Amino acid sequence: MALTNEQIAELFENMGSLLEMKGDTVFKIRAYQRAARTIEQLSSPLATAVENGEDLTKIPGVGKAISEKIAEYISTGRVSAYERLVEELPSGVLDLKEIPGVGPKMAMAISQQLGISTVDGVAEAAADGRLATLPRMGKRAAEGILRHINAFKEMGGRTPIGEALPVAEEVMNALREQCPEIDQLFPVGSLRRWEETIGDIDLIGTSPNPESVGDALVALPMVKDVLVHGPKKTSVVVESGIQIDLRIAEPEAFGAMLQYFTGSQQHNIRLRDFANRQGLSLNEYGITNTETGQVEEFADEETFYARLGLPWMPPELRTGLYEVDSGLEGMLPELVVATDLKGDLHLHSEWSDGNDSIELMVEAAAAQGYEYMALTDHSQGLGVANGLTVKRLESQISLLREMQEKYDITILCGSECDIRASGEMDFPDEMLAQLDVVVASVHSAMGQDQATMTARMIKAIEHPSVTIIGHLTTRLLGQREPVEFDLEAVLQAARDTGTALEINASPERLDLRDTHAYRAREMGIPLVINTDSHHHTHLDKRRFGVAVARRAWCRPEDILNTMSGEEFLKFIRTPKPNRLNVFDARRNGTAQS
Ligand code: DGT
Ligand code: CA
Ligand code: CA
Ligand code: ZN
Repeated sequence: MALTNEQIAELFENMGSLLEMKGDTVFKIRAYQRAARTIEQLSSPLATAVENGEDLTKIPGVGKAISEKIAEYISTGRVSAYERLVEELPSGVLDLKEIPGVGPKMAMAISQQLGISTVDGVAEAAADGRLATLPRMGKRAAEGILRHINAFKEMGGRTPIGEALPVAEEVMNALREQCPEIDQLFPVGSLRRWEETIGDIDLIGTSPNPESVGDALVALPMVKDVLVHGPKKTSVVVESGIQIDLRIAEPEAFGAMLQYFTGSQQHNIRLRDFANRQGLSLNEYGITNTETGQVEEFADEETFYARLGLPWMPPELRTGLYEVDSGLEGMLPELVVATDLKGDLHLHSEWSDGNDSIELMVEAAAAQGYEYMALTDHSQGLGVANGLTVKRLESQISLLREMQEKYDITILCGSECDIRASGEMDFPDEMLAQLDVVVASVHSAMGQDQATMTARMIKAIEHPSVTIIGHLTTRLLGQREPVEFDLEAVLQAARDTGTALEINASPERLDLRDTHAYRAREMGIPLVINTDSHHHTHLDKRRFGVAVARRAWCRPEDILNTMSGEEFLKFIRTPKPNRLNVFDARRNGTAQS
């Protein structure tokens, strides 16, 4: 198996960390980190480039030393300089660095001063107080680290949807290529319901030649293990460690099979009870009349649900909570879809910590078919993200005004302004008042207690220039627990002031999460689906945010950035809290056009 660019990037990332632990020069550390980041973004495999004898030093950030290490890694599977470094440093120290909130220096301190070499050991030391005694640590930081470790454990081997979906798509594409005769092929299970984490990937298909599909699956290059290879079901594990279950159905019975394996289990149980009361029973092959024993088959889901006297239900709603009753009452919502979005209001450029030029980001937004976009680079307080000073923001604004002449898409001037620990904004009021869109976000002091954090968020929400609160809870899936705050009080403040809340679509965040967005929608808070893109290709990740909104039962009218450019400008130009009337009018279907 040839090495992937990700594997090569990971080696250089680790190399940088090891050098940092050793106390090497910043220059050298950065060189490896930069190389890692560049390699991750390359669109063609380095292994092929090396095979073709291409000159790797042409790649930005790759000099002679790094290009030699790439060649060594690809030809021998090892890098001797890296192995020497690993030898020199305490064992397990790289694992410790994987703990969110623990950098290379801290990993070294834990290893050398506490003699700990495992993640479990760190959790123990955090719980019994030893961790807090390290220099520059303290009680709150140690508690934070313990919560991050717990967040990781809670995932319990589940994969974030942002990783699972691309794997499923890659496998489905490869299967289609190998077996062009496949008729239908769909993800089912938690993936079709767009759950935020995925236990295993389930696929269902139909084919005139069912066995060939299972044979093709086990033969795919990314398959690492074969668990089951039978006539009805094939289960494999792919390289990334995710399990894939594939079932091939009879076309006449495809609807029942699709419905059954889409789940959720709770939805199926709710449906089964409902069917039983009509003298019917359900399984993956169809609907059985319990008296006569006669089985009816269904080629699609619509006819399956219709037989039970129910409308078809979007998979995102199939939780077993409210959807069956709502369906009976004819109250299922017409859910928002990606193409309803008319703008993205949270985008970064290379002016702060983004990867790309402003032009590239504007063109990417235009390519999504958007009418408007807001450029929201970080504010000054976020030094690590190269946040903008007042002066740089002012020159960015004049640049954007000039650039507007060249583009049809409306370019809004914005900022992702830090909410300081005190709840103050990171820019003076006069500066914020000049912006079209202010996304206010917490990026620091995340360990504050609930009362302090709640007051901090509400202070930001009440600021007249704050348009949107970005990634409210700051959680990172499987890496960082949400901050502690009073959700209901914060949502009420957002509603009272007409401050929008973001559904951050970045798949490592998904923040607001589905249940919070559900409550926010019920309360009539304007919701915004933003990608928080740091790269021009990231605007495509909106689909993950749309899924959260759909799981929150949002219609287009519940989402602020489905407004046309004209309506949205009217919204932001109406002062808070009266701008809420603009949103409410559209939401209640009483807007004048
Ligand atoms: P996961 O894989 O943990 O993310 O969640 P799911 O929902 O994909 O669960 P999975 O893969 O075990 O099974 C896929 C679907 O098959 C599930 O959503 C509902 C259906 N299913 C599986 N086992 C049962 C069962 O014992 N009873 C019922 N009613 N449905 C089941
Ligand atoms: Ca599954
Ligand atoms: Ca499964
Ligand atoms: Zn951001």
